[in-house]
Amino acid sequence: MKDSICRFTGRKLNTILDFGKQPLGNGFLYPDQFDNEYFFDMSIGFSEETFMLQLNEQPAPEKMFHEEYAFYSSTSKNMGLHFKKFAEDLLKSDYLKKEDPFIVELGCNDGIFLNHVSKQKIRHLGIEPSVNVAKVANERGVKTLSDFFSERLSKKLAKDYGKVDAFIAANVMCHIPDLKDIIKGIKKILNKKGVLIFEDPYLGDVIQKNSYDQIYDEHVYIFSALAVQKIFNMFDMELIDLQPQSTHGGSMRYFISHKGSYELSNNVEEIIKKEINLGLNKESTFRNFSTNIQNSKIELRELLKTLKSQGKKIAGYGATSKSTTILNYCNIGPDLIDYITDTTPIKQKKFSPGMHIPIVDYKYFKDNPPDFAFLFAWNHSNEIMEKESGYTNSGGKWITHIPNVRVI
Ligand code: DWN
Ligand code: SAH
Repeated sequence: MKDSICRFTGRKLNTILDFGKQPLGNGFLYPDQFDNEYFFDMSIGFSEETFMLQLNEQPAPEKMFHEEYAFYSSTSKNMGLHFKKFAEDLLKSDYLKKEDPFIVELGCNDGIFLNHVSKQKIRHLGIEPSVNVAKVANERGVKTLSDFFSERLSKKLAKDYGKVDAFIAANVMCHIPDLKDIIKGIKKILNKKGVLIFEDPYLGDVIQKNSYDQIYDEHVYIFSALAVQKIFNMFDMELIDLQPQSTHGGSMRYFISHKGSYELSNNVEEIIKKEINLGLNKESTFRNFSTNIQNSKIELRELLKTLKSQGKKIAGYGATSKSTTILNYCNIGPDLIDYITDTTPIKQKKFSPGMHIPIVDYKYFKDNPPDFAFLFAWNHSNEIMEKESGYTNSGGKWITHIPNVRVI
């Protein structure tokens, strides 16, 4: 197994698990593209110095985020509600109690969060490299620049727009390999009393739920408070508050400011204590995680093979990026899963990355209900179970691998 270098210390990273060759998580494709499909070696490493779980290798950002990015944030109703509440909480917070505040969001996607800011006529700017989703944001009245955020871009923004009061990044910071550069960029244009608020899938939940499918090309890091505190301290910035979130199967919202600008909330010490009890600072915890992932793979293949041998029809529900890891790591193709249904038009009529399972629209699922639906979008299970009570009540069964492989 290939070891790599920690992106923060420059020292060797111990490899925890090798997932083998993986395609792009959102690389949905047509049959005439199968022969030239892109794959990379996906493995994860852990650093006991920075507490950072990270991908050893990752495709270039431009390969993943471009003019045909397949993920549109507004495909989930509940995520829409989550971001509405997030915006409302921010707008009434002390961080913005000043005249003419300026809010910048990294990876604003289709404007799911910033549309609530723009409606209030508050100064804002979205930075979104994926041109197709940035276009939707702009059409919605969200001022969006299509570019990758970096220290270089931050210098230009400071000149063009002035300093920032609130930097927001939801499910974005964990996508950016050169975090050092991003932190330097944020530090440069954040006002003295400004705040960076970001949220990402939380390492504590990933370990406890064995949700290894949060690991794919786009997710270079899975953060903990321990890791976030450590890396921001390196730049004289400070973790001042933490708020656990239920989104994406368990996330953490991190609040960061310039050092000494705010008092630390008690949550910081409490959550860090919990993380140490959970062993998020120790490589041995990730060795156990690796064993659990390998066992989950064996159980999942057994379950699907048994059901198929009984002639059952199995469909995937939600062509998530996460499902790309499950399907390719567990070697699950169209022999085991007949089709995957997804409401996103850009994914439909294409095939899943690597394993080439057909992606169909929602009507196809309604017209051809399977005996079993594998809940690939398990992070939206409340929303989906509500919507699919008809399928469930008429005898349709669900498969999940979270926290362990089973039929619901
Ligand atoms: O971090 C990331 C998160 C925020 O979004 C990105 N790197 C990429 C993406 O990850 P994902 O693809 O795993 O996200 P979701 O939100 O789990 O994707 C859900 C998928 O399921 C979407 O393609 C929409 C689809 N869906 C559906 O077909 N019916 C979703 C719902 C709620 C539904 O009812
Ligand atoms: N914030 C949205 C989108 C998350 S998907 C949500 O929570 O639903 C990750 C997004 O980050 C993608 O839209 C991608 O284009 C964007 N992104 C990736 N690298 C980036 C960078 N360097 N700067 C800004 N955005 C970036």
